[in-house]
Amino acid sequence: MHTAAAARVGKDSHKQKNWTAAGIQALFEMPFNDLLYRAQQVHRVHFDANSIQRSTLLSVKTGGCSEDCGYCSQSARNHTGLERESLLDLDEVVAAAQAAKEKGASRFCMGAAWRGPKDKDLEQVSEMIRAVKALGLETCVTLGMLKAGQAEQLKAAGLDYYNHNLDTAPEFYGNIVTTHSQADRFDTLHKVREAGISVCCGGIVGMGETRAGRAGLIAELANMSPPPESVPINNLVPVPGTPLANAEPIDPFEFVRTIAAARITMPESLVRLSAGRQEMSDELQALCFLAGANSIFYGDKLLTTGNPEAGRDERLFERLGLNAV
Ligand code: SAM
Ligand code: DTB
Ligand code: SF4
Repeated sequence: MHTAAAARVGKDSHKQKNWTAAGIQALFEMPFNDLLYRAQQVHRVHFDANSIQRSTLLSVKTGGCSEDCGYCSQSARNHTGLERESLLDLDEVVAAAQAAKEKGASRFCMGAAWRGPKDKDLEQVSEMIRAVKALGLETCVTLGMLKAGQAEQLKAAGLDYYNHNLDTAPEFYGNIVTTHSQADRFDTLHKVREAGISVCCGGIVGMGETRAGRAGLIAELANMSPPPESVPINNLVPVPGTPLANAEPIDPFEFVRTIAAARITMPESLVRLSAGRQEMSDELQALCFLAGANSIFYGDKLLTTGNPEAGRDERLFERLGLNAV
């Protein structure tokens, strides 16, 4: 083996642990203060403890999706009253990206409600990626499942990150989605990785899963080799008209524990405090940052639902002495 490759394998195998769901559940079961202390210790070895990365989202193609994801406002099977829209024009996307940059976002993420992109769609999204990249922003897209060759096409357009979530525990996935499987999700994640694009992959909590289920999701993420560079942890936004509209909200401390478990098991990843932030108090968000979250979605909209206004986030950063990076 080439020396550099040998060194890298050695380094990786030293760093990467094989986490079991049971081992991660044991983290969840620690006293809250001990868990947060451990998460802070890990966090401070790898990151500046007071720096938070900000990504802005834009839905470039909204609604009418063929898939049956039980949480999603954009599934054609859910009666959420959302209008199906066609792909946005390039100039609208560039204007939104420019505005996000001026507000201080470092990454711009474009989402499309597709099972996966058609080749013609991919050409138009590639144009968007080139234009957003030319503004000096990092680029991310989330377009659903990719076919052979599509990840390479996105890479050639300059794509930095592809978001594709595992969403929930493997044994629970079929309760939430039936039109594709978690194996399909892994297939796309492998294609993204092979093409040399950074991986953004996380999940949703508060969908009625058990604590063991949350630990199982974190184990799947942490055992990816390498783990995702970016790990969005979404708190379910219950959308009227979806099967999960009346899901029992998760205990906020359990949400914080999920963030801490992600931080401890994926020490070098950005852990993003994602959907559900608008419904959280400033104090709960502060606990999430203490547990190791170091990224947020920034701007008053996620894809179809609300997010805190930039001014509220700026005041929160000011009060906590956090720096945007
Ligand atoms: N269609 C693509 C896909 O499924 O990967 C991209 C868009 S999809 C809306 C992106 C992610 O948003 C989902 O994987 C899920 O994690 C998250 N999401 C969607 N609806 C949500 C909700 N109501 N609450 C929390 N997270 C949600
Ligand atoms: C992710 O994990 N969360 C973002 C992003 N990746 C694409 C999307 C959250 C969507 C929340 C519901 C909505 O606004 O439709
Ligand atoms: Fe929503 Fe994506 Fe599922 Fe379509 S594939 S229903 S956009 S989460």
